[in-house]
Amino acid sequence: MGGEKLVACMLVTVLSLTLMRSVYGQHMPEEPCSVQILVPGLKGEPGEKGEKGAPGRPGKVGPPGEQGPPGVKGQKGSTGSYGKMGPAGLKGIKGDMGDPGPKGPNGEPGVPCECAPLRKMIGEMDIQVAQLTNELKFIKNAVAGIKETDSKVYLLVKEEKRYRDAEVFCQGRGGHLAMPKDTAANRAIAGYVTAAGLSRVYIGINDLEREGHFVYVERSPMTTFSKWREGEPNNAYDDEDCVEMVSSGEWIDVACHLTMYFVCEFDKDAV
Ligand SMILES: [Ca+2]
Ligand SMILES: [Ca+2]
Repeated sequence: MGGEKLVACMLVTVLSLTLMRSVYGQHMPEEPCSVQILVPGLKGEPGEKGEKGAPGRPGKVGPPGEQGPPGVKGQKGSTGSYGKMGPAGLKGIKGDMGDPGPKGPNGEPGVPCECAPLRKMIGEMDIQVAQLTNELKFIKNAVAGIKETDSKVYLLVKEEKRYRDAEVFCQGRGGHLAMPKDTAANRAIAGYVTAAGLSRVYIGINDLEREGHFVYVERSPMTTFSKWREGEPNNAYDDEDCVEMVSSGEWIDVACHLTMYFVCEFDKDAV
């Protein structure tokens, strides 16, 4: 029922009641519209049970449950794939020597060489150079100052040598250590030594073969001439078999291993 119609019916009802009061006792006219009774009636009999309804919507998700008891251990799995290659290890010990390899082919024939004669020639030239060097030195000494008498030439060698080496040096040049056999010769040699500013030189006299028996180095016997200093020869320490001349011209027996300058003599005829 619409609201307007309800309002219309209520107005009709109010008007009808008013009319009934004024026209009480008279014939009641038919109601112009059905008036609904709004008061609830008595409770009815229970109806028959209805059919089962459709299933409802799914409910909310519940909270997580507690952890369950541990399960039984599973079986061992199959072997996995190979891992990454590791770093290089330390160097190993050197192995045994291998077997010798096969023999190589023969080389080409060499060029014939006259090396041996050449080497010999070079060696001889070296010796000649050494000899020439010595000769040059000798000549230089000779030019520096050489003394002579009527029959002898004397050379003062300013190289310190032992007695035997000094004699070898003089012999190498065709002479001997100086052998003063008279006053003139002794004075000439002594003057030479003094002029050179020397105090002592070897001369060619010794008693190497027989103690106390002095001879000239060329083995000729002593003559009546001698120039021993007073007290000499004394063979001191039983070790003096060679002779030196001091600047005064006197002779002294000394040890042969001493090294000192010396005087060589050469025959004028041989020079
Ligand atoms: Ca002696
Ligand atoms: Ca002495």
